[in-house]
Amino acid sequence: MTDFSISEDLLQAENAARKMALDEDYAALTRALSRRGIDGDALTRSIMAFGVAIPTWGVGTGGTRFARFPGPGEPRHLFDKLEDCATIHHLVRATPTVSPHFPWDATSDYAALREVAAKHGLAFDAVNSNTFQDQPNQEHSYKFGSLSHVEPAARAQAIAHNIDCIAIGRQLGSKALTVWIADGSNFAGQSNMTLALDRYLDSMREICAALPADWRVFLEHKLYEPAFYSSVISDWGTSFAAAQELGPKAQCLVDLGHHAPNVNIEQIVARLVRFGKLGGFHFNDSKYGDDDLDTGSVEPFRLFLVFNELIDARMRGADGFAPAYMLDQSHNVTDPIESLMQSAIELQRAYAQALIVDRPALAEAQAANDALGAHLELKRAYTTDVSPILAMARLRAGGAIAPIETYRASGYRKHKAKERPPVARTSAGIV
Ligand code: LRH
Ligand code: MN
Repeated sequence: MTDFSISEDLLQAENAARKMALDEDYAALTRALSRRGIDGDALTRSIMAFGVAIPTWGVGTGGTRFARFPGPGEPRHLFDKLEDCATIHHLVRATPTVSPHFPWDATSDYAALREVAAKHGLAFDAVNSNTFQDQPNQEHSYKFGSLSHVEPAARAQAIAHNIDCIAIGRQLGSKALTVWIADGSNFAGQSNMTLALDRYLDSMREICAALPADWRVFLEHKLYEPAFYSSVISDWGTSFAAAQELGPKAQCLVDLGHHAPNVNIEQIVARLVRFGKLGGFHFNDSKYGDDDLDTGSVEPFRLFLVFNELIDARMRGADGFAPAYMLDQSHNVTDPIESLMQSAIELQRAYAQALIVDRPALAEAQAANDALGAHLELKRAYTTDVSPILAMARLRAGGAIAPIETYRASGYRKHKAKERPPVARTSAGIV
């Protein structure tokens, strides 16, 4: 029995039932946009070209340190995860790449894995290393750090792991390595914060030296957790200075949940673009800490403001501007496939809204210190309901007008619950 997948027939039937309403809404929106001098079809083509990577660790149910409540039909291994990623891309047509995490996604044959992914119409984005957990029979523990550990042997082990991830990534066709370390301290005095950074930089130099010519390494900063007094790479400033010191292949990755409350993340993005060090994003949303909630579910205006800076940069032709877009979320109470589909759509929405900002009018208002006028130019774009254009982009790209409704109508999860016997796994933890 072949594994269940959503049929074209069901997709066509679901689309057919919604096509007339979409055509009406689309016509009305493109008429309204053309009055603003905006070509709706061109905007739809831009949305069709937008892509974000799915994190493999996001397709299974996530959890916290307290507990994880697996759902039915959980992916058992990377091949199940790829099947779910393919289902997401089939319906939203905006997630053509997958970002794997090692050793969580370790397998015996990476060339075969690449082929399986290609059969699903998927490719691999940045690979993520993991020196924040100890693996069975690991010689040196990462309890007190990894790339910045006081013991050279522990650092060497962490460096070797990152170099292994590069080797795996090369077989998968990836072009970047994301390095997030949990290194830090819980007590004042526990760590010499300067020497810790120096040890990190020495380790990263060895990792950078192992990068192929056309690769980048993304440094992911995080204010706190699991370290609760100091984190070695705690903020964009440290990450930027480290990337400067490490050379052109080193860039900064902005995980939206890794900042103190109320930090102006869109300004951090603008700064990293200005200095040519914006490597990419881990998109998610948060209300308090690194909550890893669904993108656009808490602060959609902030997400729009981030894309407003990205479009401004692109329009200005900023040097070396090629940010990698990836999701990084933990789906503790929803069907991960539904959350990832909706999150990709919220990214497309912020992108579309940023593309319809009247930039000459904005620049004019800024030059005239017309504070409200300038703000209202952004609000005008943000309050434009671009949903018909997002749906038309999906339809024209062979996807679903209504992905979540179509997914639910397919009974995909029920089928997977039958195909994938539940796997007993430890309860707590994010994966
Ligand atoms: C750290 C982080 C990092 C991943 C992990 C799953 O909080 O954002 O990007 O490696 O989550
Ligand atoms: Mn992240």
